[in-house]
Amino acid sequence: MQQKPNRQNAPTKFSTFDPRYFSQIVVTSEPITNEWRRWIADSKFAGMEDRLIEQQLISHGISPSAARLEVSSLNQNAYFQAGHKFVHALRKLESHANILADLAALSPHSLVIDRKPNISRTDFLENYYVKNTPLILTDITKNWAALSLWNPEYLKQKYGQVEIEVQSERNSDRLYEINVEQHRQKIRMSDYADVVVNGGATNNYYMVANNGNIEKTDLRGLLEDIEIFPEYLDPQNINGTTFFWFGPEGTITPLHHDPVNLIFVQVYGRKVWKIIPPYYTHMLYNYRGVFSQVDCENPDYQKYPLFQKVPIIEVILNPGDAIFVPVGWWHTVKSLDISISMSFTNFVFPNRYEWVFPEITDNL
Ligand SMILES: O=C(O)CCC(=O)C(=O)O
Repeated sequence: MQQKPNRQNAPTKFSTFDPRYFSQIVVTSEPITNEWRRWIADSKFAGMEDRLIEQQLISHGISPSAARLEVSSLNQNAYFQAGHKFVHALRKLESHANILADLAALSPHSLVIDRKPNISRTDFLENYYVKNTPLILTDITKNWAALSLWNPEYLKQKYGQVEIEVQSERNSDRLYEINVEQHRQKIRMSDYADVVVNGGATNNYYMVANNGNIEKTDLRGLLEDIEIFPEYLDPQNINGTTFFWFGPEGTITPLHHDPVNLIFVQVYGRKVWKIIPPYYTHMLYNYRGVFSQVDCENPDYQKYPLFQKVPIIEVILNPGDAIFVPVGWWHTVKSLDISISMSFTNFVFPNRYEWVFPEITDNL
């Protein structure tokens, strides 16, 4: 935005009693650029009073008459009127979401995630999947040999020669999860395991679900060490639905929601999950795809003031813990140790949804 003050060139040639005095006045002010027009429309859509919008414009060097004309004429603008209709429909949805949040705040239990052993398919479907409610499944990994086998040394010994793909150079790009294609790197498992063990805490490299190592490489053999819970998941359907995660202490998966339901299992090391219900979506500055603009580790409340009102459910997953993350629930995940995890989206229930993802690039 422009910061220059208004400049008025007062005429000197004629006295103020001379009728030609006023025709000589040249008022120079900052122009109203398209950037300003977008800001004016954004502010009006957000409910800011015309008076305050005009004040802002004037304080940035735009002449009072130009500011008044621009703001008042917007209400008659057909494009603005059309946009206004959509904004009102959106505001209605937001008020509904706010009511759900107010209701949830009435109970101390609403933001506590249940922990349950031995839950049947029907119980899981009726009380968690259908109700879009998260759950920690406490005994689901009891048959997993992986729990005692998997660690960096095991991966190195058994799969050291396998060429895998990891996400790298994450520290040099704030949007590493959006620019995912630019961060793919091939490496031998033995070299990667060494880097993970010796490199200390870092977010710079991480083998993530999106690297697709289970379906693309010989790491598929790892599936012999686990059981894909037949009560909820379909073990015959693993392509594109079964994911392997391996990285150092300090990896951060930024705040996002998944477009499907998933079960996430922590096998080695611990991870801290910060989880937010979907009825706070309109306070999470979701400008691109499934990602929030907010850095949950270090939120900028000046830039993202609504985020102050958002409650965060924090859960630490220890080895053997599994969490059901319902579609649309927001989460950010940080590893507290060197960590190995798996995740699954191959439910025996329908798990495909129609999403509309935003692509707002001018706010990034
Ligand atoms: O473990 C992680 O780093 C992220 C897991 C996650 O966000 C997911 O599976 O959606």
